[in-house]
Amino acid sequence: MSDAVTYKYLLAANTVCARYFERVDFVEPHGNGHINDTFRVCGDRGECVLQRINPNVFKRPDWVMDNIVMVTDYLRARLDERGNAEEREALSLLRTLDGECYVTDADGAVWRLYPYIGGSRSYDVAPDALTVERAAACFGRFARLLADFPAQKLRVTIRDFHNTAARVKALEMAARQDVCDRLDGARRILDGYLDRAHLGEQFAAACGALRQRVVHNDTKLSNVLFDRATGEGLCVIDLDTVMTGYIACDFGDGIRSCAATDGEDAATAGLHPERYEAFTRGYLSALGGELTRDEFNALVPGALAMTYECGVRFLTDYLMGDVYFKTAYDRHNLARATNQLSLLCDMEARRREMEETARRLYFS
Ligand code: ADP
Ligand code: GN1
Ligand code: MG
Repeated sequence: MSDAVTYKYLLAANTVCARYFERVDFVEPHGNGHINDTFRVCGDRGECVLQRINPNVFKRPDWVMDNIVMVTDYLRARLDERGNAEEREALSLLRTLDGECYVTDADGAVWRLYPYIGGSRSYDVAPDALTVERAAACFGRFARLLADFPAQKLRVTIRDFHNTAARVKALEMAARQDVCDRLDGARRILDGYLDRAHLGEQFAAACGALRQRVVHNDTKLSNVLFDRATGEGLCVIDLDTVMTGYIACDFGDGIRSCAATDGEDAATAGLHPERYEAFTRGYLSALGGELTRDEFNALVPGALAMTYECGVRFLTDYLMGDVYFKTAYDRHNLARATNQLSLLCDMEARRREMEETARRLYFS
């Protein structure tokens, strides 16, 4: 789906490769991320992943890279201390031939190179509850490994990233301006979102007094790599939004993405109770004793708020003319916003059930 955009950068990708490789065998578009342009590259340094950071989304790609250098180094050190860590359990950044952490191309865009995590795969939609539990365990472990990271060193790569109220304001503004004349076809969905602003407010209230931690902030299923052969969760990727924030944002976005009955492009979606339980179990057990009681109380509000917020963002982007998320067809962002609203309505109906399951797992 991102192919049109990604192919546009194929030539630039080849030029950038000359900074990293003595010999390049092939460069091809890879993955289904909504933001960056990702390529699989094979050359004298083996199989790698080359990414162009989306400059429309990240205004300071140098800050993104500062964070990634610190976080990948820190994760590797924590895994090394443990002794038996596999290379594939954390991302590591590859340097250019002259030792730089990233490359800036002729247009000012920033590129970076990671080793391709061998024998891995990602999913857009989970095949089963076990995969969901494994994804959750990877995200939980990620937060636990970073629990003592010096958070004040991290740059804010996207301001107000999970500030739901600010996202709603942006939606209201996009609706008022209606620059693409798309409002008429989106009014029903827009009302569905504007009627639910309280979900963001409830979540903000639940988080009010909580301490901020270092979190991933984009705990979508496709941001975990799994072992192709065993199905085990290997590694959390897509570290561009690692910043301080709330555990409940990571939990909530994980539920939104991993515990839905259908993928983000389906006409409808609901909450899959078995997958909800699997994610909650995997996440809580990987976090261990890290989670305080107040943080626990914010988890379910976080699931509703993150689903709400993501839908708000899709709809805002639809009204603004698809300037943020990559799209494959005209009404793609509207379809995504409709899908998230359908998931959200089901979560509202099952809220009591979600709370009971979470309590049972937390206190067991
Ligand atoms: P985006 O920010 O656009 O979502 P991601 O960093 O999530 O980009 O990468 C997009 C996809 O590329 C991932 O879902 C995964 O399938 C693949 N990918 C990214 N990095 C690696 C890696 N180091 N090894 C193997 N596959 C990767
Ligand atoms: C984007 O980059 P990707 O595809 O993993 C987005 C997330 C959204 C998600 C919805 C930096 O994630 O915030 O929740 O799409 N990432 C950014 O699918 O905006
Ligand atoms: Mg991604």
